[in-house]
Amino acid sequence: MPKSHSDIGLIGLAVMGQNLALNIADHGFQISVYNRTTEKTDKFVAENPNTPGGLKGTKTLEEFVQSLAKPRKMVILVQAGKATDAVIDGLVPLLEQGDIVIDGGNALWTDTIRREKALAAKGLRFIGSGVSGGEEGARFGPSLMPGGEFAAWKELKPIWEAVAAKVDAKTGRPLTGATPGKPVVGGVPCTTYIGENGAGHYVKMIHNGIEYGDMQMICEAYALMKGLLGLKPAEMGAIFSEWNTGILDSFLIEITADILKQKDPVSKKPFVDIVLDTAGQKGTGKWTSTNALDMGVPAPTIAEAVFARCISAIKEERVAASKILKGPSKKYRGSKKALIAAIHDALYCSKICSYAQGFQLMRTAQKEYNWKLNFGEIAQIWRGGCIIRAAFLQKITEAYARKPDLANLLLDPYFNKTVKKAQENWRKVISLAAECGVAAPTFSSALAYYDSYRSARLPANLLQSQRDFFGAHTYERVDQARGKFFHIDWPEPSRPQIAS
Ligand code: NBP
Repeated sequence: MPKSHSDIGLIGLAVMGQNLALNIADHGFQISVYNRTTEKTDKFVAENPNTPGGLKGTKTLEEFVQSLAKPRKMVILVQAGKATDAVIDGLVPLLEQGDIVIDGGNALWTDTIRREKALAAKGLRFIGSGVSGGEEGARFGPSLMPGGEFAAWKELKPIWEAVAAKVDAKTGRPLTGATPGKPVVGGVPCTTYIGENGAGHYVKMIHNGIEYGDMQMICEAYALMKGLLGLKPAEMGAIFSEWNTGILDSFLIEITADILKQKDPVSKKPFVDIVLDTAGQKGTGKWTSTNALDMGVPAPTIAEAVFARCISAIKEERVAASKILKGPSKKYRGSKKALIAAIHDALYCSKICSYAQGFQLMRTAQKEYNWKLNFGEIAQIWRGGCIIRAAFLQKITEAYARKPDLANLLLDPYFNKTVKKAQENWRKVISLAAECGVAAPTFSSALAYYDSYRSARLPANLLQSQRDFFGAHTYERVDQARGKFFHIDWPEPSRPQIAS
């Protein structure tokens, strides 16, 4: 028997909206759905008549709003940006004090801050919740990163905890096996209150930036095995499968193994070999890198991952350049087994640096926006449901449990020891990549980050001298307290004589 009013509503029935709505209904919540194009709503409701909670299709925003139990809770899952604003503008006149609007799209966190403020001024509550895990995550358990008013989160919490991915309480491993109508029972939900206003969407953006890094690092491991050892995709697939049983155990390593073993159904060749080498992007990696530059936080590995996609996109230019620009002819002649082990270590060390950068960004942003982020919990809710889910995240949670105000992940004893042990291999791989002409931008930038971060003295003394020379930008002295600035009168730079 359908309830007179639904527990929650959802607007936007594209891939994410349909799957999240079914997930919510699978957990026994009655959900009202609305989509701008009504045919999609009708089709969706007709195709899913028997969900445990029940779907209620609505044809207008008015009907949608009136169908919800108060205080009303409604999730928006439409295209981020203007479409989200259009939906909010349509909803606001129909809502009452205390109603809760939840944006589950990939919103820019500053938009979320703006929207939360505007709605709060009207007595409405707004939650910006990152939803990670793509289509599959939305259907059977995403990682959910909600930010906004805490009291509003408490109202949403039972639904969000029910639909989120679950991990085993002891091992932290994702609980799998959900099927339509039969969600996973028990386990620790991959959601927690992140912080005020835009905190949830900010953390989701960092998640995506880290995801860019992880994906590119895996591609570099593949490029090195291919370029230095000449391995075939299926052999590499077996190596990635093996890596997935150790410290690199993660969703992205697992799917990489599957992709490398896949044959193209048309040509029967290895699938990866027939895919054009140009990667697309939707912008969250760029947002992360822009924000790093804006805040002055070094996140070079994440930025290199974005640039790697940019350089991949100029395919025709690269093909033309490949006919003109020559690299070294050196070939690797050492042990295959030793190099595979070294690439594994280089990947793990680079990954640690990339995550260190992501967490540094969140650490700085929380000061900028006055959030109180719990880094251990953030790592914990990324253990299931999302694209970067990995056994390694448990190590990050443990690091922040040891020291909640950890300045940098690299300083944690586990990560410090790991990098110390593996760095010889890491350096060997990068030297070989340079000598043999295989591009490894994220591996190399991660090592440069590590070497810079561990340097008590960088060559910036010379750089600041240059700034003082040409722009009187002043400098601080090693023999004086910080914050005291000096300038000297530099000689005129010597210029070449112009012949008369
Ligand atoms: P899309 O981002 O492709 O958006 C399509 C939906 O937006 C449709 O329901 C469409 O309605 C609606 N829409 C648009 Br476009 N303009 C509208 C407007 N002015 N007013 C009302 N509705 C409008 O859908 P998606 O890929 O399911 O993603 C939804 C959100 O989730 C996005 O913010 C996305 O960034 C985020 N996200 C996506 C993924 C993923 O893997 N796809 C993962 C994580 C987060 P229509 O049917 O009438 O055109």
